[in-house]
Amino acid sequence: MSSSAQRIKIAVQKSGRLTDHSFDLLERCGLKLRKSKDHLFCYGENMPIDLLLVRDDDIPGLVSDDVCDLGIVGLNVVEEKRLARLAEGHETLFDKVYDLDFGHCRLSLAAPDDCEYRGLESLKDARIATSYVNFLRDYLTKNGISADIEYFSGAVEIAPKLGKADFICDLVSTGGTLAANGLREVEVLMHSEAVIVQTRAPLSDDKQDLVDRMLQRLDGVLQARGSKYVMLHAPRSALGEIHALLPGSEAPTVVPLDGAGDKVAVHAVCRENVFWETLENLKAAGASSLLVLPVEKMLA
Ligand code: PRT
Ligand code: ZN
Repeated sequence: MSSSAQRIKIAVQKSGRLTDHSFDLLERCGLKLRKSKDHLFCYGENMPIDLLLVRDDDIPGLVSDDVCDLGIVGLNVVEEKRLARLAEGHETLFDKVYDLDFGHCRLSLAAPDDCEYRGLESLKDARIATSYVNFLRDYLTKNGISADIEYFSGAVEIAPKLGKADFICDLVSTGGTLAANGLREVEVLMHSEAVIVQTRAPLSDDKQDLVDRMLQRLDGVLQARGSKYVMLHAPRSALGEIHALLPGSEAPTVVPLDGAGDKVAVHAVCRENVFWETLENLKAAGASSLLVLPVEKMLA
């Protein structure tokens, strides 16, 4: 096995909403993983890449301090930590390299159902409970609002009921938790999803090559995930219309069909989802024998 200095370390959430998706993504990139007995590490068995399993809040710091080369974490956590370090006079030393298209949520302000909300003015001198103190402070400052920010580390949504706050600022995905607590979303401060961040510390050539290879595979997995392979038959005269109907496709492959006169087979990679409506429109344009297949891997 290569020495630990030559191995890439990726910080991944140990146990939470991002964990399964993060493992799935890395395994799709071809990484075979074995967990350590204490469940703090995962060793790459077929590549010199190891995972450090930690709380998501620790990931930006581990990457910024160059303990890990890469990290997978929600943009909401990245931004909160970036602003916290900035407030202490430190720059963050990492760059966001990819949006990963999972862990989607919003950081929102919510008000009690019986509160008459009249826009940002209503927040003036109000008490707002949140664990996103730095992000909220930055947002309020940018909007010229002065309010009291109350730090809550968990269960923020119960703060108004306890009489501890007038509003809350927290993550929302379906909105079910807000509704169950008699709250409604009134402002969206940020749309978030999981992202991959890379340290700004210079890497050795070998490590940089490996990081580049991993990121290229990641790009392939993400592109494949949003793509479909479409196969159909069509009269050559309908090709213009059919190409225009195929969502996000570049140059389709057109192959003559043996003994079928003017008919050709068309194969195309569509970079978007292909809905039933699209298939119906393709059929109306003269296409037949339509097949839509998932794409597993892509390498440009
Ligand atoms: O232990 P550790 O510190 O690692 O985990 P954690 O408890 O801090 O984080 P975790 O696992 O709850 O979330 C990890 C990341 O998932 C977050 O930082 C976000 O980037 C992302 N994410 C996506 C969410 C949600 N969706 C989400 N819905 N994080 C939290 N929630 C909360 C929300 O605040 C609400 O309380 O889930 C609850 C249900 O949401 P609704 O709107 O669907 O009811
Ligand atoms: Zn956390």
